[in-house]
Amino acid sequence: MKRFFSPDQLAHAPALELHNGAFTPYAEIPARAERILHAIGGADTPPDHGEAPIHAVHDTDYVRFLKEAPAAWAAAGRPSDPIPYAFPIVGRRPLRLERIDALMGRYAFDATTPITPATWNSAYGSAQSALAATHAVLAGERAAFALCRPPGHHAGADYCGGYCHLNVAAIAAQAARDAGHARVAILDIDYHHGNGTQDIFWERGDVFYASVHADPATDYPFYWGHADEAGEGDGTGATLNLPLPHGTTIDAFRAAQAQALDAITTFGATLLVLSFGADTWEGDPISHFALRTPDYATLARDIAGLGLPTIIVMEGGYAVDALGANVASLLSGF
Ligand code: OKP
Ligand code: ZN
Repeated sequence: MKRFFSPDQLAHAPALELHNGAFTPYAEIPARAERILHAIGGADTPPDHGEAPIHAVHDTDYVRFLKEAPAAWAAAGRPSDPIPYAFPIVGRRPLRLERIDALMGRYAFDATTPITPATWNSAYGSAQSALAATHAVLAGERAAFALCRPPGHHAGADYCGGYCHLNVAAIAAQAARDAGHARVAILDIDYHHGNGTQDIFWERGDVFYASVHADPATDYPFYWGHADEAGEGDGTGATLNLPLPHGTTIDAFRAAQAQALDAITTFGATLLVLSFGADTWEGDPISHFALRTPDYATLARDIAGLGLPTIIVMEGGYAVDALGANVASLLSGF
């Protein structure tokens, strides 16, 4: 299987995150990608498809913010990584925001996602890896793997959060749409709900979003991913949320995934984007499911059974010592 990763993706390395009320070492570290690369025998550097496919998903002012925020933060004399602390929950009316502190909260939905001077290049590389995998599949590959890091599924059209800046799954899905696939499906099997992906396609009937994830009643991102969220407008019925409880093992996870696969078949997708997180693994330090390493091959075989050309993008997975084996297991199932 073709695999893509840009060395630029290693530079993004925030020191700390706000986790359960305290600053703790950032969990989404470059070593995650290094371990995966080692386990899968390396990857090709993606060609540059430019910014247009990123702008097809993300707002122009948000992309400008990602590039400019670190310098503005430094100019304000702040020694730390840029982290937002004030959020416009009362509404996003078109105020002229000037203070970097105001902008940080406008373009983020949480305080767990620093934007360092290296972030844009890494997120850009992550998006280019997803686009390279997309083009490989469009050119006839049965499946291709994008080692995306930073991940993407929490990022919306105009916001970052949850370690995510550019929504790589959405960028891949949109690129496939623009290349002529009329109906595209995204299956998200990361432990966390992909709120950004859901938001981006919420009112669209051409991209189906199905997610199997930890119940947001107990888990981040809390405000999205509940079972009754099914899309609106043209997108009514094109979102499927399957929340599961703490302790979930392969049988229940596989059954939920089967429900998602059935819905994708009924939808009539001709191409699949898989948002894959290995944070469903039993030893993940921030998650509470109990999948084992061989289970990922089982899940992958079920997904491959759809018979759809498939772009696999990496999302979460924080048990660094097990990450390589878990990703290798998933890829082996294809
Ligand atoms: C990213 B991905 C809980 C803090 C949650 C953010 C988790 C982001 C997960 N105390 N921190 O979906 O793997
Ligand atoms: Zn996750």
